[in-house]
Amino acid sequence: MQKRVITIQDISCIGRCSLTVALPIISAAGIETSILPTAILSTHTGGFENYTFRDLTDDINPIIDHWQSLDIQAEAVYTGYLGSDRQQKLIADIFQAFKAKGSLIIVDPAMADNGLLYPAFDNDFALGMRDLCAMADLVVPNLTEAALMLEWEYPGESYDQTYIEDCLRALSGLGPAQVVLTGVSFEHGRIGAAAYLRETDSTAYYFTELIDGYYHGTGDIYSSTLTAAIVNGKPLAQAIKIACDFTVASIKRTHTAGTDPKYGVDFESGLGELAGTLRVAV
Ligand code: PXL
Repeated sequence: MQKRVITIQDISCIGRCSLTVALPIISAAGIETSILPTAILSTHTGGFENYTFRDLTDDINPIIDHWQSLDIQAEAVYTGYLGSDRQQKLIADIFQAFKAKGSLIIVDPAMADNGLLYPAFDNDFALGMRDLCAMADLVVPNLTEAALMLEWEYPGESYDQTYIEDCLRALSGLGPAQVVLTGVSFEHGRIGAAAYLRETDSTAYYFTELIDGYYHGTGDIYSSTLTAAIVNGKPLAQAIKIACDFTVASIKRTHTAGTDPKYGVDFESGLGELAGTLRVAV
């Protein structure tokens, strides 16, 4: 039977990120991708000025009520960029309802990078994300988001494997049985992800080459690919590799083309190959 993922994040009309990457990537894996848009923006908020923002918080409960009347089921509920503290509270209720139906809850606490919160957020929002992560089965923060949720000082580039493993276990201690930490680098020119599986108290790492520059929306590409891989039954250690390889290949194409990275990266050219990698045998 065809699987379904419900993904809850904003629509940024221009600048590939959030729903405009989650939909095509998860769909390419053969998974029906249902969406709950949290806001509509003319562009994302990183690097553009004067963007519009239409808050859709008031639409969330009516949408969910209608879905409940249809008895909608999903293999997973996956959240990314959210618009407000109020949305976090509504989404906690959605998690509870779908957890009760057996859905896997995946949270990318998309709110910060490089030691800084995105423009729209404050520390209370970060603690709200921590509460959502506590309800999740799998969380996918970067190092900045992890530090904010744990109320640790942002380590910048000065950390080692012990720090990363303490961080993974501390995040899992909040609630999630699986943690993937992105943007981990122990070596000049190499970057990747660290994963933790509480069931076996085990860690896994995967690194690829670091391409210079800041490429917008790549965290969302990573989390969407990881979600698709996990829902299609890939083990965590393999899923972090598939997501890293797909993300870095997208960055590389954009770097080579020399296009403005605030418009996001060329993941579209890799979707055909990704579909093959993620396909489930029938
Ligand atoms: O990629 C994360 C993201 C998603 N949605 C919006 C954003 C950002 C990051 O800045 O601004 C609206």
